[in-house]
Amino acid sequence: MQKLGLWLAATAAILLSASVYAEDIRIEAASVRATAPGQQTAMGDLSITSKKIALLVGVTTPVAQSVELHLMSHDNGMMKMREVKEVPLPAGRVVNLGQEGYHLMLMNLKEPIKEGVAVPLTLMIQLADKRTIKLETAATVKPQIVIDANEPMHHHH
Ligand SMILES: [Cu+2]
Repeated sequence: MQKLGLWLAATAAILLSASVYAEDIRIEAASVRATAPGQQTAMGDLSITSKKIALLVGVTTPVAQSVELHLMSHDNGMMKMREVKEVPLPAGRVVNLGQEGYHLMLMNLKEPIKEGVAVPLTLMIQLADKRTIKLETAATVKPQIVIDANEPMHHHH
């Protein structure tokens, strides 16, 4: 526990300094859901605020083979999700992926996601001038979503 605390403090310090030079982009409240044994994917969420218009164009993590950006939609009363290539970040507005109908989908997990262990995420953000920058954050792990057969899988609504 002591070790984790120190590591989180160090990450916070890096983030703080990153937000100064990284084109005024702030990342907050990154989280990933814990997974059950054998589960191959995990959902994640976070908030991004960019002072200037930008795009979230990708995410990577060492714990999964890839991370997709997913958008939820209703289709004949069914919740569906599809992959999108980018999430728009309007200037100066807090964009919470979950609230906008998006989530991160960690694909082909290399290890189970456990509560109490932070998950490193690297965000790729394309700026208005087409440069792509990388920002690091550490996602906290939230309890896994219990899937009830009588309820939709996602509980955004
Ligand atoms: Cu998804």
